[in-house]
Amino acid sequence: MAPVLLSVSNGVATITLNRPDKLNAFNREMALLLQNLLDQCHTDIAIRCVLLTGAGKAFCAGQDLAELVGENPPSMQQILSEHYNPIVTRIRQMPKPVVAAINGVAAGAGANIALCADIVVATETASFIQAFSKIGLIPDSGGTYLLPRLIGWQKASALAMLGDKVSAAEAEKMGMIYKCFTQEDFESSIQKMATQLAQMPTQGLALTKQALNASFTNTYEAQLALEDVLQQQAAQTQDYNEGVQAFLEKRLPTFKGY
Ligand code: T3D
Repeated sequence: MAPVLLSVSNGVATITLNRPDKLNAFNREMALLLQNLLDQCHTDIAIRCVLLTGAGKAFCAGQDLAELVGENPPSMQQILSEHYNPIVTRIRQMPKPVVAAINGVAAGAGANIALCADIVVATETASFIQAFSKIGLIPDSGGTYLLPRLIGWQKASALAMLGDKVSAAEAEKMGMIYKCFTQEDFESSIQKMATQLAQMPTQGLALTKQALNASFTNTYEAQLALEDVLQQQAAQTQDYNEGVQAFLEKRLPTFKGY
């Protein structure tokens, strides 16, 4: 079986990290394949939402530590610049929503790849661990950037240094993720959310993502100027016309994604 799987249905691309016996830990082959599949999702206009999840009991245990002591191990420089940085960059630049559906433990790079998705949801038995400090590393894959912005500097600092396990319910409470679902509701809830997103005005969502990406570093004035530019682009889409028409005609809109 390939270490990452892709299936597409009703505009939703499901990407499944697939090394369940290794808790879906990343080796080089898996990291490069994930990049390739994210590129396919980026360019395929039939795909209007990407759902990222894990096979088996874990979401992802981060770097495969066994690979580092195997034959021809990738260098640290390769691991970040060729594996994880291109993955999180592709997720942030994906012109459609990416939902991370966290089905189990998300540790190390696995946690931070999860957290860079547009919407992160988890089942109640999932957990998040900034495992890096336990092996003498620093949080990577954007963790030092995203965590303080998601949960505040103090909590980010404590989790990065202590490497404590955060349950899905705690993660929801502290604003690290959007929602925690019961195990019973998890599958149906993520499918419902992904299907809903795939039927929404995709261009508008992509422009929203662009604006949110910029908001971390922009001044208020610069962000207002960016909203002005992006809103004009949104207003030129057919989906904007359809949305307004449908509202005025008191019917449900049919969005095509452009
Ligand atoms: O050089 C660099 O590393 C640069 C890259 C940095 C990016 C990173 O992601 S660094 C962080 C790497 N990840 C970790 O340190 C996490 C290590 N794993 C764990 O702490 C625990 O496994 C978990 C908390 C994730 C889950 O615990 P638990 O008790 O549910 O499962 P387990 O029994 O520890 O693991 C089950 C199996 O998966 C086990 O194999 P076995 O004994 O059944 O053959 C275990 O060795 C394997 N496994 C889990 N994580 C990894 C792994 N194998 C390789 N690499 C892993 N990361």
